Amino acid sequence: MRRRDFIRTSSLALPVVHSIKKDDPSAEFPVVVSTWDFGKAANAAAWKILSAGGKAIDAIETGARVTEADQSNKTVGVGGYPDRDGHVTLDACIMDEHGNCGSVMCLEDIMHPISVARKVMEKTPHVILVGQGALQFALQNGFTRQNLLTPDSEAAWKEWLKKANYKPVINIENSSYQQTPSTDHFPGSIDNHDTIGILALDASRNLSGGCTTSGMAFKMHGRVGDSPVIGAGLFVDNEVGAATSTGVGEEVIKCVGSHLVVELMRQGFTAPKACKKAVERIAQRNPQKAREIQIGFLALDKQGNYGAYALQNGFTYSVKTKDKEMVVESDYHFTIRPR
Ligand code: SD4
Repeated sequence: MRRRDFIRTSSLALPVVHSIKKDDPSAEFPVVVSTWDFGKAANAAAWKILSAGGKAIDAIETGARVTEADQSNKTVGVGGYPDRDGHVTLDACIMDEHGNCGSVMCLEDIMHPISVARKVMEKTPHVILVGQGALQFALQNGFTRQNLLTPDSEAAWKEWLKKANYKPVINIENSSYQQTPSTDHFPGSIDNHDTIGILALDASRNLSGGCTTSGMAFKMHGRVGDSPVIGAGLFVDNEVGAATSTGVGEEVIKCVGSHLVVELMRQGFTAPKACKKAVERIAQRNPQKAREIQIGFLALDKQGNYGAYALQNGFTYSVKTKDKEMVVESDYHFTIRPR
């Protein structure tokens, strides 16, 4: 068999690549989706821009800033839990329809890392700035310094210090699991799942995305998860779709999760199926560990179809379109989480 014939034959076994129809009547856009139920407030802000014909990238930044400014949210922006040394260190990234992207990692004292990430994207020849360099860049670009450690988060950290049990457990939403010692490790661990990943398709049918977090509560100083890593916590391909993730970032980085989801959509999997496949890959590689952690993927395709999938139950995402404003419970891989 000649090579070309082999490729033609073998491609029959692959899922059909969906064509991107410009005037698909079933397409619903503009649309914005974001992780967790608090994504509703971020979506509402993003929607003001999208419904007025604005650009997805502006909607993303505006939406993410709402969550970053919300002090009651313990793992994004101001009020985020500090690392184990008491520093609130923030991670964020943003990506537009042209494949441009910007990221900041381990940024301190700046309330809106998503906006700094956008400035990195637009004003530098680079993609990533970290730590002191990111702070210096932010200050040079008009951002002001402020204390991000709220009394609530400081109290939680001091409580944690009493045992300082370093076992990064994350996303304990499953009610059958809430009584485990993991709440010992992270006082308030019920709140320890609040990274916002936000994806939008605008009226011009362009996609953008953003992801912002303070990461794992009481992490090692300098630890960075998946959220600001392009391809892991976020990926946007304007021909195909966009994806974002939440949960234990280390495991998402290992499979370059969001890029994987987008590539699965390119192969023809729907947004929810692509998320499911990526979660299954993580579960297959390390079944034992996968049972102990939470990871959720959220995806939006070029037609405006969206979907999600998680390792455990409890992952939710928020959706806003012209006719819909809702919080959806994601499907999940493990039906019974062992104790
Ligand atoms: C991280 N993925 O730093 C983030 C944390 C998170 O839900 O998403 N929590 O690993």
